[in-house]
Amino acid sequence: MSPLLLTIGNKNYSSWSLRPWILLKHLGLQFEERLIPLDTAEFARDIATISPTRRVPVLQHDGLLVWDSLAICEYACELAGRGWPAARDARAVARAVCAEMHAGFSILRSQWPMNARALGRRTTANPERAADIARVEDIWADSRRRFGGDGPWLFGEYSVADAMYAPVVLRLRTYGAHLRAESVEYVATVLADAHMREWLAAAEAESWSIDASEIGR
Ligand SMILES: N[C@@H](CCC(=O)N[C@@H](CS)C(=O)NCC(=O)O)C(=O)O
Repeated sequence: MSPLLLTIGNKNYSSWSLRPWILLKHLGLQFEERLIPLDTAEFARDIATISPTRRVPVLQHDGLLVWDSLAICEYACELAGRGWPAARDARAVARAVCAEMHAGFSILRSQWPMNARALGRRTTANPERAADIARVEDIWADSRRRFGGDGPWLFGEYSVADAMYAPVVLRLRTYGAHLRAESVEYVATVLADAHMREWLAAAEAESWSIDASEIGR
């Protein structure tokens, strides 16, 4: 297969980049990675030459450009021949929860930006954010109960849904969300994952800091 090139932002801050990156790893697809630090002159200059939206992540493969995290995940599944649940009903629900994450949870995302290496951050309570978190927990519980089977992931085996919810796990960890026991178990699974550990170690080693994403005390 011709080489895949995934362009991403900082591992500490780029939540959208984490999704396809971790999925490609789980699917065992080899790819080259190019990191362009967000919020820098270098980013503004370089991303303009790659992406029509001037955003990351972007996948380049065989003359094709894919410029959206969920679309990259879909493309990766087609290349690998797996990545979505095998059963039609599970696959339909997985697609729905991925679409919901892709288009929603704006309060949670804006109030608790991904800051992968930060721990122990605290912010004031907010009912809209609490509702977003409750919905995430409902999605996890429902997916696990109905489709988790014997596997540790949302739909049993690792799928696009786990990749799409990986950044939110880091947000919940950073800001110390109080979660239900079954959510705590899923969060532990995500954080123990070798590919997530690799991402977190790289985020830890980055020197860039973005004030707007350094929220909480
Ligand atoms: N819908 C896009 C959103 C991508 C996105 O917003 N990426 C952020 C980084 S996490 C970005 O590139 N921001 C750069 C900017 O706004 O200048 C996707 O899913 O890939």
